[in-house]
Amino acid sequence: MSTQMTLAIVKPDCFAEGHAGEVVHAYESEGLRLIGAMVVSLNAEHAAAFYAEHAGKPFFGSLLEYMTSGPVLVLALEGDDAISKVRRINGATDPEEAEAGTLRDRFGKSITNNAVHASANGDDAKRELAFFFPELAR
Ligand code: 3AN
Repeated sequence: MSTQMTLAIVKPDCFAEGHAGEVVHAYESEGLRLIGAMVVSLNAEHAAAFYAEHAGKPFFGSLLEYMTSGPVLVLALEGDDAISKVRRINGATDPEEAEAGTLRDRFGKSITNNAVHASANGDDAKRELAFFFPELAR
């Protein structure tokens, strides 16, 4: 096991519906520490830069529209195997396939409106942390 940092986002509808505290609790109760948090309203340029790897995919437009539809809570988390742990707590990308009890099972509505984001791997975590929390990038 290694100590890692990762980035998670409580997406606009999940945040607007008041689930931010439950999301943070889900991470903290699995031993992850919160080392950064901020509420941000992404504009189209920011959202496109953050999701650059998906540019050109059929769902890119709806992803940007969704992610700019309201404020999000961006979280930096640290802990043992934080990257895979947060992804396990979030559940499968498509809420219909998400394991029972995961955040996407509890709060996700569709593959686009899927409640939460988490960095996919070490390289993504580094890039995404630098994007929102440059002071944590190392
Ligand atoms: P994850 O967030 O589980 O790592 P990614 O990185 O493959 O998933 O996709 C990023 C975001 O793009 C997803 N959270 C979801 O909102 C959206 N997305 C991914 N695949 C699709 C798809 N096939 N149709 C619609 N939206 C998608």
